[in-house]
Amino acid sequence: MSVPQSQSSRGLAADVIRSRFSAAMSAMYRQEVPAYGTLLEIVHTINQRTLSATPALKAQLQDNDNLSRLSEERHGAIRLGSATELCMMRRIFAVMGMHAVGYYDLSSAGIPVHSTAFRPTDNAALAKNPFRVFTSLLRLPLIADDALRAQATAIINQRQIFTPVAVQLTALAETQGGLNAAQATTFINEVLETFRWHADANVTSDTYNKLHAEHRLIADIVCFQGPHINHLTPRTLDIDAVQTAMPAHAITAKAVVEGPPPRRCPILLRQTSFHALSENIRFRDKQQGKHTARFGEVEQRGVALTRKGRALYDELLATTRQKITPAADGSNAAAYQTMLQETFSAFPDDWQLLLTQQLAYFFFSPTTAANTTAATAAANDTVARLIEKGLISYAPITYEDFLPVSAAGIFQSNLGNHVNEKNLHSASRQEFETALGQPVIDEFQLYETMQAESLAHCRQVLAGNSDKLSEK
Ligand code: OOG
Ligand code: NI
Repeated sequence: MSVPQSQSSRGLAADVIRSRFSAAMSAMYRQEVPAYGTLLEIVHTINQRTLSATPALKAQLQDNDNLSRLSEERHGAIRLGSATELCMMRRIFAVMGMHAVGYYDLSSAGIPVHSTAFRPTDNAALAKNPFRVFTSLLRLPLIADDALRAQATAIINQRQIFTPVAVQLTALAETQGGLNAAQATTFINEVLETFRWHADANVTSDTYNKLHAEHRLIADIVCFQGPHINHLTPRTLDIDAVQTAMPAHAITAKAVVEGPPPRRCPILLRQTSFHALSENIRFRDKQQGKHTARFGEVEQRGVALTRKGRALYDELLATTRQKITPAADGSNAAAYQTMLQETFSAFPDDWQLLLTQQLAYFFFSPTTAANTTAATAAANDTVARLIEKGLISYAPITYEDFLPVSAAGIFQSNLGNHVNEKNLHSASRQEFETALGQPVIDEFQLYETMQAESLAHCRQVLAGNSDKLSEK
């Protein structure tokens, strides 16, 4: 296939390319994994039911979200084998307006990868389409056996997970500053190939078994032609209802919902998934086999926490898990849920407290009263005073990132729960950034800036009245 040449300088917005890409991926994945289609139906039904039952929520979402896109995918995940693959993936995602935010070291959970999330970073882009991809890089040096490590490295280095046209169009987008509509269509189709499932492994059954014995995840990353998308995750308004509904639809849900307990004021991120399917594969030596990698997940997002809020979250989660570690078979799920709820009673569950104790980030907007000249004198007041005087209002800033303990739980439940519990030495963020070819963006800084900019805007509106006054 040839690369469509640019006829005009008018490019298609990165946000549009991202939206089309996530829609194309969703269509492909629904076809590949029928249980995922069922999950989407469950999510859609529960979201509609929740909206009908809570008109206030519906009104609030109508203002801020596109209701027709409510149950769409919010994220997916892939696992890469090398620095070269990660670096190229970064350039491809950049064409879709997605940038590496955050660093997740999963070694403490015995998982031999470290990760980031490629996602849109500014408000406007997030509002158009917040689709993100949780992207992990295999830590090959953790394979202790020299021969096996060398073999895995050679297999990874020999494969090419991107189509030549995808690579060419990415370079073109970089030099011309975007893609036109025809180029974008080709780009999306070509990039989709990287995420496609391959039932034909690119190794013999013997190699697969050796790598699988080392770690199931290593087999998943090394033994295939590409980093098949391993799950997609729509947004739900009631994750507990989805968790309960899955078994009723003959879908095996993971034991517990990851993240904070249900709250009046939702914080961070809650996630659950269904167990990965066992799928037929064929090896190079024509042997048949089974591989479990692909699953479905749902997410429900709450407010982004400040460093202080996050420290409290981490502490309360650790306390809970010291008392009860959720068992893979779900046998202590109810007790874990109760303990989580109890422990998190120490986390303020009130918007005003979350704001005044600086536990969470908020988006400030001027009220209509801010436009009166009487408001001028208040331009430099504290946030608390401005709120008290009714000059500004505040709304939670949504958490757009991931949580390492939750991610580990999602990984583990989909690796069959009998992962070799090795004590892996910590990964290095610097090593990851070297592979990426760029530092990852600090997520706290992004939220901090959003909040600060919204406040600066409020003050400008208030101060604007003083210009009007002095003009008189
Ligand atoms: C990624 C698991 C982590 C999440 O939502 O926390 C994740 C994987 O299984 O590759 O997607
Ligand atoms: Ni996920």
